Amino acid sequence: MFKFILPVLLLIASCLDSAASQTRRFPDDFRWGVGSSSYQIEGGWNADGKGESIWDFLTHNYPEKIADKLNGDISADSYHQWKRDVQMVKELHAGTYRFSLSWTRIMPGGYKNNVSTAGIEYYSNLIDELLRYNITPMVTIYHWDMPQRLQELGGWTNPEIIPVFKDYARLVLEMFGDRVKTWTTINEPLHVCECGYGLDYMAPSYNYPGIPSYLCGHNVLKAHAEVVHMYRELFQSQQGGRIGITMDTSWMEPKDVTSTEDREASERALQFYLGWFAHPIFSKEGNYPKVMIERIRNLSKEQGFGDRSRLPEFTAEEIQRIRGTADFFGINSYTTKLVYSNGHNNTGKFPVPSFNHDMGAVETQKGVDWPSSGSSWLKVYPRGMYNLLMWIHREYNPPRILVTENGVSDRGGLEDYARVDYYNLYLSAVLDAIEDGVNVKGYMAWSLMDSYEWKVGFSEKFGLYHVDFNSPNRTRTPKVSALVMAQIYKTNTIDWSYRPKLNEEQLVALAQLSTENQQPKTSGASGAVSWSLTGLLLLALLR
Ligand code: GBE
Repeated sequence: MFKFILPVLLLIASCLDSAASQTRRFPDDFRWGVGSSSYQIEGGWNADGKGESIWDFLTHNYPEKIADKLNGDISADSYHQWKRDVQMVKELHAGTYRFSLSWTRIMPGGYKNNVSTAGIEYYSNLIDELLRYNITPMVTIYHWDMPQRLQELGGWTNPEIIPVFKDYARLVLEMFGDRVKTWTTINEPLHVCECGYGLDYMAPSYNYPGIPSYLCGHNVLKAHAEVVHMYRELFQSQQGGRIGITMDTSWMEPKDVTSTEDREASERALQFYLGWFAHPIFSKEGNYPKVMIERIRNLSKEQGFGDRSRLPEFTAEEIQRIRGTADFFGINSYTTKLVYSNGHNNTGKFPVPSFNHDMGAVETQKGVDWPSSGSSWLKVYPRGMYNLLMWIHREYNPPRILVTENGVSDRGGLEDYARVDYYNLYLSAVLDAIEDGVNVKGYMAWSLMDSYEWKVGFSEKFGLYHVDFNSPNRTRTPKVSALVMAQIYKTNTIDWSYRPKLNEEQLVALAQLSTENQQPKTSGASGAVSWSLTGLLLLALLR
């Protein structure tokens, strides 16, 4: 009789075990990382002679444009707290730390006539500290903080920016290239150009639709290409690193998948948002996507611009010079939009001319039942990540894709189970894509810590680490998600049953936070439980 009980018990136990532990493993050489950007975390906005950037200028002169009217003058104070930052990357078991350089910390006026030793030292120390712990630095040369003096010359709309950006890039490649082996030139050119020049969204907030963003894009692509050629000619063979670019888009899901019009609108939106920068660099033929060239040329003519399209033209030589200038495809993505066509005569919704009018597609998230987040634009739809990676694979077949940003916001707190669910779900989607043949070689969670979130100030939190912005040394505390990510990064495995308890450090911080009551009221706090359930449900649907 007893002979049977043990095997039966073992069988039950093993069933329970595999049911509870939904584990999935990533390839052994998969690269895990975590990201940040200079203006969002550093503070020290004028420390040791740092010059003014467009974000210093915008936040100081137009505080009313920022949700909480705050700025990044001190932020998480990484200018002084960088050793702690490296500790955190290490605690996360992240092999890579993706951070960006502040141009005006290195060249206060934007030009090479004035180089700040303090600025060079700051990044040099950070890089050395990372290497001490075997963490690979991945450096973004430009993450949105243009020197204000160069903006006064038109910033990215003035072709003069190309040699000046190249000078800046040359200096940092010379200074840090012996130790930095992964570089990206520019973070999210779409946001740099369309949100900065076309809209009143990101600095410099031109709010001038339909013209300057295309000039910006043209110069960004050329500047990027010049830097990559310079790296390949002067540095790559001795230094042995890789260089690429990071682009971004939401996944553009046809509003009605059975409608040809909606499917075409979705394809157009992807070509405008991502193809604008990806096609010239990653396609076989180079140049802007055909649909962009044709639509903008035709619309420009109709609008009275004559034969000069608002989208500038590349010469055949320029097309060849830009094509192939990336060793990897960096993609940032957070969410999905539903897309439909802007009607037959493309009227209504948008200013004429404008980027969105040129695109002729309307985006919405109305009516979806996807879980929400701390940001109005960010809804959770992991399948979108899978679809996007498949689209990139089909369109360009790049040999190395790095997800350089992905993550979710809330309104604060350490018990961020919604973030845990988000990461498990999105990583699962990334793994689905890998299993279906997409060459995703690495993943960088956004973000290492709570930071200055641009136009929304400090109100939306993306961090794996909580930052106490009221404490003098900007105390950092791991959230639950940090413990989960550390486990994923350490084991190369997603494990849905892994629910860490808060550790001592977190409990102390939690008690302190609630007594000080410094957290903004959360809208999503009570959502944690239903969130986990939604997460599991979604996962079940996805598998
Ligand atoms: C990344 O950009 C940035 O690289 C990173 O610096 C930032 O911290 C992270 O986003 C999180 O925001 O009301 O729909 O007009 C649009 C991702 C907000 C691109 C959404 C801001 C997409 C930039 C607001 N966009 N995001 S609204």
